[in-house]
Amino acid sequence: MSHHNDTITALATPTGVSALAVVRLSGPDAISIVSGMFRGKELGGEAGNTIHYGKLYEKDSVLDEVLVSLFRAPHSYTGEDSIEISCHGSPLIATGIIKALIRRGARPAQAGEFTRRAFLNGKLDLTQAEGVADLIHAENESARLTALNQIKGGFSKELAVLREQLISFVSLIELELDFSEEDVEFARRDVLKDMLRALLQKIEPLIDSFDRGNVIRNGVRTVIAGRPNAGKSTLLNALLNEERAIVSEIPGTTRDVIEDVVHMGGLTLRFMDTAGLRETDDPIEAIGVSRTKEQMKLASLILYLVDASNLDLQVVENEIKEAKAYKIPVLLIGSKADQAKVENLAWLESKGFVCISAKSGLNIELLKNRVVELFGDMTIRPGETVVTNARHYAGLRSTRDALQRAIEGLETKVSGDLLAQDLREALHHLGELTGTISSDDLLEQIFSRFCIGK
Ligand SMILES: Nc1nc2c(ncn2[C@@H]2O[C@H](COP(=O)(O)OP(=O)(O)OP(=O)(O)O)[C@@H](O)[C@H]2O)c(=O)[nH]1
Ligand SMILES: [Mg+2]
Repeated sequence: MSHHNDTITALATPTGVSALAVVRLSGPDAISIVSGMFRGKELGGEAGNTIHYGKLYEKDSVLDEVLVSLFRAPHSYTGEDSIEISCHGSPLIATGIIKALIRRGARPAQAGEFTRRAFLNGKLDLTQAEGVADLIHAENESARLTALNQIKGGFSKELAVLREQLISFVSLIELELDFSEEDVEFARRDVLKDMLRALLQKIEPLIDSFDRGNVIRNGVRTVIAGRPNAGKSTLLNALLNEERAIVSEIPGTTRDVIEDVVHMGGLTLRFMDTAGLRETDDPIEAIGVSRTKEQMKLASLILYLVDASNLDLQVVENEIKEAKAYKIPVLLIGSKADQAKVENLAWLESKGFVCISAKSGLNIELLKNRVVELFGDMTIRPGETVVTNARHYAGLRSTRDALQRAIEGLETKVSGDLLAQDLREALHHLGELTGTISSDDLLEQIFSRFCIGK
């Protein structure tokens, strides 16, 4: 049953000139509003899941020749009566239609409001709704597949099973509490412990999948770092095949972080060119250097560059140590191989460096392959559940922590009260994930990520 008594409308396709545009409408008056301006047939009597050809009129002038798709509650995306008007893709026509719909009582939709209604009407749970947003923004095939799996409810199903098992235990413990004077144990502690351990075993892989999920969804954050003039910006440009960053022989050219995305081997790589690392009195350069260090901490991979044509072995040894201190995978790179001495290249290679020339293109393909290999096979099997969403990751971790507390409690034989409290907390976190338990703030946060019309 719908919770809403107003009817919302928005353009569901991008603004701009196109062959067609789709205007969407959802709510109790959706059909009657459109019916009042449609000539061709009487829409009010038509069945759901049907398409109708006709003309839309505003007073006596034709707005456009359109196809109207008609959906009846609850068999629509939102679960409400809904209409999709396919019109010609001129911004003037689409806004003209939207204005006319608003004059007849519809209201402009907010970002994500259609999907929010779908959630509130029970058509989707929260993780599925979030999957819709992810699907729209998916940048690669794996991201598309995980989002699709989420919409189909793969993740929700796994969570639902966990929740049901927990609920049955919490209810047994609560029952015990009701009979506390009689000192009975309905929930056998050893069985409970096994069950909680089994739950943990299901949650842990989901939590662990997030590193991979994060890479699938957001790409590998790859920071290009090194001393000034090492050739970082030249490398970025070579990787992107585009003159993206300024290159000059003056050390300290790059100040801001310059970011761009490359897709290779099914992987999205987010390359970040940074200010060269050095002590400096220049306050602006110093800000740049501190940004570099920030980015190195957040990275999934550091490409650390050393100028092979101008090599000081002692300095390089120190640089390797500094780069490895970030505890993030580092690929060591000797740059400007075209101008380097052969013995220097040999020394670098003995230390595990890949020697490249961004200028001539030498070993750039090899470098790309190394990066792809490092992150392994990111393609996912259809139906496989990978956690890609930071909110889900946080929720699963909180669930795990509460479960671990409950297990410890069982080992130290705490009272049923305390046990029930930890179990209820675990349940609460699981419920928040699927939206069984949700607050307006949470919904606001989630649905504001959508675009208007979705
Ligand atoms: N011969 C040769 N020169 C290169 C190569 N890569 C970069 N250079 C030169 O080295 C100088 C510095 O290059 P940049 O890419 O600006 O170096 P950077 O590391 O970004 O420097 P900062 O932004 O100042 O930290 C420029 O004059 C480049 O043309 C290369 O592969 N071979
Ligand atoms: Mg630079």
